[in-house]
Amino acid sequence: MIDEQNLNTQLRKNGFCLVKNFFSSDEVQELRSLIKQKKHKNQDVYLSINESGLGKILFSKKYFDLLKKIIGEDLVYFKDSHLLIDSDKQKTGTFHIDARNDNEDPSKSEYKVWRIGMYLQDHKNYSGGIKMIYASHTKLLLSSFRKIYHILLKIFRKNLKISFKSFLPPLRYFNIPSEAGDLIIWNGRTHHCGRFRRLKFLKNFNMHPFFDRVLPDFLFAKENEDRLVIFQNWCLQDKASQDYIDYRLSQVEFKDYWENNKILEKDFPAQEFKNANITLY
Ligand SMILES: O=C(O)CCC(=O)C(=O)O
Ligand SMILES: [Fe+2]
Repeated sequence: MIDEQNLNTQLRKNGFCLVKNFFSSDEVQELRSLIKQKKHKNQDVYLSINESGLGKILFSKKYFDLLKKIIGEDLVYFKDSHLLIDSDKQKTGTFHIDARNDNEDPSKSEYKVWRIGMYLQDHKNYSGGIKMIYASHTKLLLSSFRKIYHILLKIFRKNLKISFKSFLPPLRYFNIPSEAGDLIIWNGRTHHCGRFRRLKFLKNFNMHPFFDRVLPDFLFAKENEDRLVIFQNWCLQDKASQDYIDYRLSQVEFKDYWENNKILEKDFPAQEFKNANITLY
């Protein structure tokens, strides 16, 4: 049984949560096929689901109810999702946040935009999953001089008041031990980094990604299969969410994506969202 109330609490407290065993193994296979078949399409994932008939679990009542209980009732979907395949070549990423145009103190307000990652293979025993820092959604990300400079600019230019607490660096790293069938939800402000490497011996030892990148390969478990992931953005009605949507819509490199969504609007399964009382943007 999935304890949504507890996951909701974890999401607010830690900035992320891991939902175990949400998809059956047949559903996992279907989602993997969906990704392989539609990976090249530059369009919202629901359009690809509709075209292929694969992955309908993602517009089921079961899925929407889960999101409402964990994220919140007045959900908004702004057709922002994509399919990812990559093979075992790239290095571990760097810590970043997904939030944009965010002008609030992270320790004083909740950012109402979340991202979901469905990593469709084993990252409990293997490398390639996502690394988070516990409770980092309440802190500023100060990982480079450039980031510090931009935060200082905001403080002075926009007269932002930021409490001292928000400057204290969060340090508890966590390689999320997700397996096929699980899904991960994180807040837009949570500090995270893609593609951790899992140590072979101290399997559950979590390091700063710098060490994942520089330590020799033989210390780490490999990735098990090609890395297949479905990402979605969701939000609750809020001024900061609207600012995030505006930012996404204005990104030059996504121009074709938004245009394709618009052209195919009549094929979007809007009724399912309506039935679940989800606002579509
Ligand atoms: O590749 C990954 O696992 C990380 C992706 C990521 O940071 C994101 O989707 O926001
Ligand atoms: Fe990210």
